[in-house]
Amino acid sequence: MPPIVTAFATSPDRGRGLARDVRVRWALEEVGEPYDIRLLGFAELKQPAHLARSPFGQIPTYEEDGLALFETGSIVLHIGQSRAELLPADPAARARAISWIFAAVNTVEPPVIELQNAVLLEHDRPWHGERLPAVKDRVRDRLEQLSAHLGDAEWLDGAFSAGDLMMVHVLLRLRPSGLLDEFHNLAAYVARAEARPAYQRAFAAQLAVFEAALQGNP
Ligand code: GTB
Repeated sequence: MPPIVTAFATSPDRGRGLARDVRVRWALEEVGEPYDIRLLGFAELKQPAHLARSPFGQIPTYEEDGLALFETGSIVLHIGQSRAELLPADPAARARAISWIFAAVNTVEPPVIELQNAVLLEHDRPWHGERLPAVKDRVRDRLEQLSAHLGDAEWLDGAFSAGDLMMVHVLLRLRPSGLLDEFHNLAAYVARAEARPAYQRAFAAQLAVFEAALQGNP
């Protein structure tokens, strides 16, 4: 039985590939493993059947042979650990690649989410204009550090790894802000990852779900 990944039946990003099921789809595409998708409506996320998979009632989740996982960092790590392509065999290089998975979700993603929340949820608050520059600067700080580490390298640590996959998907969420383009090596890094055939397949698959939903509900 192929693994089952949950995703939004109608993604609020309208198929732009920003919902986090893309991370799992992309990882599975990189390792060449077919998967099934279970699409969920918003109400279903908080119902017992899904809460049994995801205590926070979120997508994506991952089910494989009786194992049910939530949290994209852990799912992508699991996929990387059980197949050869996404984590290096050398133990030290593998440990460093895993550090980048954590860095993506724990160090870079929080200020990115804070910015998105500020723009989408707080734009009508009287203090929005005053707060926004500080929120952007917190993202810039992280991008500056990441950019300095990456330098002219193709990927964060040697060959493309699960760490790059996670980091790139976090960075993609910044594109509408224009901040990514302030760092040319990071913009090129993201573009390089997006050009990978596995990413293209993952992106196309999630877009097809959104387009099908549109046709069903014009
Ligand atoms: N830390 C968890 C992980 O990495 O797996 C976070 C999972 C998560 O936030 N999932 C979101 C969710 O299920 C969907 S991806 N939200 C419903 C809820 O919490 O009730 C987040 C997302 C949503 C929408 C856009 N967008 O429209 O651009 C982008 C990303």
